[in-house]
Amino acid sequence: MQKLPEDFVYLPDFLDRAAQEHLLKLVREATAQAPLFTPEMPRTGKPMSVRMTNMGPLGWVTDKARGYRYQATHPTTGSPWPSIPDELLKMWRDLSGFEKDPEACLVNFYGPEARMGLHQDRDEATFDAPVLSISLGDDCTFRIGGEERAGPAASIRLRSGDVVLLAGRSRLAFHGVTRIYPCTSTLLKGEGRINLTLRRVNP
Ligand code: MD3
Ligand code: FE
Repeated sequence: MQKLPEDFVYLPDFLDRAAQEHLLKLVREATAQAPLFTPEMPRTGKPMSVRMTNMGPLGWVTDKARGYRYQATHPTTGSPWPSIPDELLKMWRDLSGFEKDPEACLVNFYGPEARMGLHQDRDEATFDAPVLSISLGDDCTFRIGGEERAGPAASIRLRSGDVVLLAGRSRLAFHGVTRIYPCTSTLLKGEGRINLTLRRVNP
């Protein structure tokens, strides 16, 4: 039996179609200003298959020379990231249980072949705040284990409109995206999946 971590809050179908369409429009507006970039693995420079951008005062980036980090500007345009829309701030305030607002909204775009390997999110200066994740577009298989890489893991299928809150013990769980199911959603014009994660970076 697969066991989900403690404090992992799964809210399937949290956003209705109209809310998903509205969020997608806001993401499109953000990517017009802050285009998707291709992150590189630290040291090797190997490109990741997921493309990314951010909204908020800080954004998560990675490249060969400087590795994983948060910074205030887009890695290729040098401009500040667009702000986090009020609709997303409201979701954070309603769901996170954390007193301070998020500083980063990472936007991950997955084409049909994109994956995200098993990892922990440890680039934030505090792990007290939860991470709030919103899925849009095609379904994926999301894998989540415990605080040790080799431990048992559970798989769940995330669909467009699903929301996941990673709080408490689940905040440092190993997790990844093992596959995308192309053409399982009609939200995006083409195939693909978008994941938004709202994060607090500083305590
Ligand atoms: C569990 N994103 O951006 S979202 C990431 O679907 C990331 O794009 C995946 O992992 C995606 O770092 C998964 C769900 C998620 C996000 C953050 C977590 C799960 C998490 C942080 C800790 C534990
Ligand atoms: Fe992650």
